[in-house]
Amino acid sequence: MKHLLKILGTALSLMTTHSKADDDTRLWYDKPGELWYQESLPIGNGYMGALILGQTRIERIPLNEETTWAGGPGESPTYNGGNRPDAHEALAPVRDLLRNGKTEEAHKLMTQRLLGIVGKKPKRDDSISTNKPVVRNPPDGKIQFPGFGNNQTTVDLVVETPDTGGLSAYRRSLDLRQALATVDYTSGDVHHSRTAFASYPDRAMVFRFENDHPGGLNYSVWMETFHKVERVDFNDGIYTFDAILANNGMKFQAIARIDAPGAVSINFHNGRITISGANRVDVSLTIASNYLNEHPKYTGGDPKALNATRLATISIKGYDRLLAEHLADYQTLFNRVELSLGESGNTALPTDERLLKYSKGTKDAGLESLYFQFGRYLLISSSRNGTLPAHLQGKWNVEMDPQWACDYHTNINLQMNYWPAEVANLSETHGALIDYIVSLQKPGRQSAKDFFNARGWIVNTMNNIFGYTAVNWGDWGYFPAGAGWLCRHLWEYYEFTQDKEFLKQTAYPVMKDAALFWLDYLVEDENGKLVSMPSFSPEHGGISTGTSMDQQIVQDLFGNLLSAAKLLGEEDKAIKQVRIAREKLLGPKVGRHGQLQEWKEDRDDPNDQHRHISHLYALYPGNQISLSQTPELAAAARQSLTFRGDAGTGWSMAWKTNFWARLQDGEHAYLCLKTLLTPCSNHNHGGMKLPGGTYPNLFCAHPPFQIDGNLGGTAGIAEMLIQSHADRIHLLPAIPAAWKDGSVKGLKARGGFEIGMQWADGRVQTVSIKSLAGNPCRLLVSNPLYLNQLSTVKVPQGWVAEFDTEAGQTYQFKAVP
Ligand code: FUC
Repeated sequence: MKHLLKILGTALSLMTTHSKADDDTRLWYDKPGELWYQESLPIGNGYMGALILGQTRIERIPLNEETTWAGGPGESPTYNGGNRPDAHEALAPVRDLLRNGKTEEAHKLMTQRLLGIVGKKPKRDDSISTNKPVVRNPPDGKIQFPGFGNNQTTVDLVVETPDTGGLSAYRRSLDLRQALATVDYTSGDVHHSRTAFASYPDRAMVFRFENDHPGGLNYSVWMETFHKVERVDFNDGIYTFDAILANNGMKFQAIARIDAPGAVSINFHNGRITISGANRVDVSLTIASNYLNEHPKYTGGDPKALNATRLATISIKGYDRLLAEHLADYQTLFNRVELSLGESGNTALPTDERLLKYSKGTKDAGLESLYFQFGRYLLISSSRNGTLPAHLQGKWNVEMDPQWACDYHTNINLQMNYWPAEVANLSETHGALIDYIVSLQKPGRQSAKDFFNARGWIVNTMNNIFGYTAVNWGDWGYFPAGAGWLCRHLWEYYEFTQDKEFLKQTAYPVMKDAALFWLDYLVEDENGKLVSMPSFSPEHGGISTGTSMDQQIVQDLFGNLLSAAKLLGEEDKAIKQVRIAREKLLGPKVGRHGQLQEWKEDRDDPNDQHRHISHLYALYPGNQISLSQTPELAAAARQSLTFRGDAGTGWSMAWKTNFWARLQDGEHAYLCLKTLLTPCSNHNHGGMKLPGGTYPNLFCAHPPFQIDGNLGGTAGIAEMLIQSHADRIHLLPAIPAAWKDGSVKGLKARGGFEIGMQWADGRVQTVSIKSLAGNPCRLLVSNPLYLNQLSTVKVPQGWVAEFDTEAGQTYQFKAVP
């Protein structure tokens, strides 16, 4: 137990701890990119993503509008989210087989009867390799997950610019402070420059192409798609492109305003616009489809009407105003957090070379903070209020049949995307996930009923934008705990924002409904403990009873629900039952190797380095295991983690960074982060056991590109600097020697606090805590501090200072000299 000191705080004005690191908020390259996922610059406005290679003659920009998905009711009139109305009849027999130790038979029956409706996968090489070229559209036109669908690239914007001679002075960059991509080069004696940005307020993607050639140059502009083109038109400067998804008949329209002031002529022929004698071409576009996230039809939008309104605004505003409003919107979010982790190295080098040098041992704390800010940039660019959540590739899928359908995987990936949302002060990006969670409740209830004859709602491993909540593909698709895990995000949103209205109106009903499922699904084991049955430890299996991840997720869900009920003054029969059930849950177990058991049975293999580390859910993102409150379980978690090793696929290394941070082992967390930053352009990985890393454009390599690793890595860095899961704010809980001096501004802590601090030699020097909700603040003091500069109260190391706060006030502390 830590000592507790109560102090009544006095508000002071904010003294900002500020770090200036502009070089560390920019990615740049001295040559055009060639590979979409490895080398392009991503921009996005939440609704749409675009990748920019910066090629000089033909710039092909794949645009992904988030709703263009194959699958859903349009694919088949019998589509029902994968549900099988009679599946639940197999539940009791599967359980009986498990109780009688007939695991193989149980597995067989489960995969025959307890899985949802899926199509037949086409036979194709779907091995994983970093260097495998991206096949944008498979020659057979088939998709890997028929009956489920996938995210599909929407249209390419193509702009052709003539070569005007040899290439020199090439520079391509992405400025994270402005969310602006630029390309500059000289061709012959003509200077070419381009800018691209994505505006969330205007739902627009804006591209400018310029040259300084006297008399201008000729440009061609057009769009292409892999979908069925219905109409391409150009009238009064407006290019209209209507198309349909062959798979499900979804309609979409891309519409662009083309401005080429001073052009000698603008013509339209065969779907292409040719512009002659122009020094500048601006393309401002938007895309919409007829998708609607409304169960059960998921259609009904009017893309043409939506586009007409949006284009009207785009036209009135023009480039400069679109840019100004984009900056105002974006910077409100991005500028909240500043981070400096020490000396930057190699800022004079292009980012790909900088990454290579770093991997060879050159210290570059600037690259680490760049990685952190890049994660924040990616989240802002792929997830905003009103959009769908960021999927496996954020919003940057360029393929028609992407790996794993580029879907929402809820056994780690989707959740990891949102780990930085609160701590890195981007609550607004969480909204997309929260809306999505709410939208799963209705279809998820049907799945709970059909598969398990249970109340409440579920979602399993794979889900899509058409309410596919059924148990799915193979045994690894069996994961009804996906819903409980998602509910952690509702609770976290509340914990950080303290928004009680949200808790009452949105979070509580959905959490409670998820808990109802478990009240029905849990069964008593031979010792009278409540267990999940059957259960399947994510992608590791096999079918069993009471796997640790299920147990921990349920314990977490029940605990958070009970806390919510208490805060809201809610009490009824279900809440009483949850309280009792929580006490009876089978809890975490320590096995013969000193490890935290992944299964109810003590059968973990110390040599197993599987990428999923599901049994440590309670350490992170959960909080039932912590060094301060459950030291023995924390030691067992440490043992499990040691067995699993430090390498792995991209997201796995990001998860390990967070785990080690929670274990307050800064050096080990740092090691995992550095491993995550291993350059990944030259590897050729045959399977998923080999390590992932980071591509030259800093996208995370699972491989292939998966954004979860970027966002999990960002969360990991924050977790090394500040933790607030154990009922108090802990500053620098896992600071490695490499980051001995640094500063941060704007990270958030549970309870509604915004934290700035500066540290030297690994010790906190100044702290400022802004109270957002007026809650009492509990601060664990890792080195002696003067609490509140005006007073001379010294707080010794290891003490918890508790002080009252007023909403809107900032409190400052200073180290004892
Ligand atoms: C799970 C993981 C894989 C991959 C996929 C998208 O299946 O086990 O590693 O991340 O999701």
